[in-house]
Amino acid sequence: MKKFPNDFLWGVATASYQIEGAAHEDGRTSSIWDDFARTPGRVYEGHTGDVACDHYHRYPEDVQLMKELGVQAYRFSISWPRIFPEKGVINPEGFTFYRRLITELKEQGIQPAATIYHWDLPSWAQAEGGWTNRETVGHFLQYAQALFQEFGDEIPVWITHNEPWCAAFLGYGEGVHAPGHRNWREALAASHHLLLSHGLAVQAYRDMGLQGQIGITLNFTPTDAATSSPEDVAAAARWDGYANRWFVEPLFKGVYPADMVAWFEGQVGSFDFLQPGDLATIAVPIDFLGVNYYSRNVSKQGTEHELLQVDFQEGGGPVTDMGWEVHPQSLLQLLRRLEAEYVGRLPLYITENGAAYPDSLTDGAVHDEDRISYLQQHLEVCQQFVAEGGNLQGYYVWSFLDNFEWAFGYSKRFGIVYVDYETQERFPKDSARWFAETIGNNGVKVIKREDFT
Ligand code: PNW
Repeated sequence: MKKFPNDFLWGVATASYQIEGAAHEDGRTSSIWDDFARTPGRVYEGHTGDVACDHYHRYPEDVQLMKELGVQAYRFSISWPRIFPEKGVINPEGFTFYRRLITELKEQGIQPAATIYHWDLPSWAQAEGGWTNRETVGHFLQYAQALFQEFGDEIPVWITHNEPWCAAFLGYGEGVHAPGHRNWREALAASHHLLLSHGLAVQAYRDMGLQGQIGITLNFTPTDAATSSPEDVAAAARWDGYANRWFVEPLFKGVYPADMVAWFEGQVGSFDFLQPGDLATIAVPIDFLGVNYYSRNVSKQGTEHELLQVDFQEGGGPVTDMGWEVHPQSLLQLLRRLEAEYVGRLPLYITENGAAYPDSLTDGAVHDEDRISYLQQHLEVCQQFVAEGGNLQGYYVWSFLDNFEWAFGYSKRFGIVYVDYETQERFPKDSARWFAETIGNNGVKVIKREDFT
């Protein structure tokens, strides 16, 4: 078996709105996801995060289960409207839940890694335009500073934003995530303000003299051209610009990609939201890059995506319950590219990787061989990347628990732990046991179903 380095960090990941529930408790007000989920037709069968996995009340049991699986790090996110239920007003009870969670994690020897923003913008901020409004940047900074003040000494790893691509482009452009707008000018402004708020939060963290690590998590969708025709190659380059380069280039090179600026200006209009000094703020040095990887795209010129003038094609490999192609080789190429073109020797972490499958619970067991196979194949390329000298320092599975999968509600199960939403009982799937073995071995080995029974 090929081993990972001794200090390779093994973790699981979740996000506040997807698991916590307790939507109206201890002073929490609503977020854009509460509002979006309540808007008819937006989320599968009208599902909401009101109860979710009830993690808000069951966190001791959940942390205990992490411990049993041998998990070393837990990536969770903090709910902004618990901390700031109103503009400028801190709710001390909001801190209490996270303080208890952190204490529990520490008692079990699990390292907390906190995401500051995983999409649950307070409704009060959206009422003023949300991420399209530059003032939201200041509100985010105030929120981040409050967290650093409160938990700066307890939480050694901070992630400013989770997937600003989703927050900006799915939320304000494609309209499939909260707040559900379909306006590309708004989406571009939102992308810029998200990045700017990241830079300011990193500066604030440094100014406070804190000793932990701070970075950002981006989602990447490596893109292959459907054919070698110049049109399709250009279309794939546009999709790559939109899905990948739009965020990683300003962060590491201090500029937006010129081809995409030209394209967007042609399609959408000028960039009047960009102010002097913003790009330098965005490119402030960070301690690591978080990489979320699920799948690749195969693109060609077309009309399916109006802004980019791109069509999508099946890659041809097996797909998960999301319809996402299983393509581990693209993860390897992505990691190599990030190191070669953007981050150099900066530590990389896989902050999310995993798969949804239509699991079924029989006699308390879930035989999710497809998920094991997915995780195994992706960990193998991680191992290969490390073996060739890549600076990948850890891997978090998405997700610890089945949870509220955004617009898909509870219909998609990403967990390595099955959640019975009627009883809130947790059942570790075969993949959880496989992951526990992997952590124990500090290396990937193929485990067949018979090994569990
Ligand atoms: C990520 N896409 O979302 C999020 O960080 C998680 O909260 C989520 O549950 C997980 O991946 C699974 O979806 C994404 O359309 C949502 O490319 C959509 C896309 C990518 C990531």
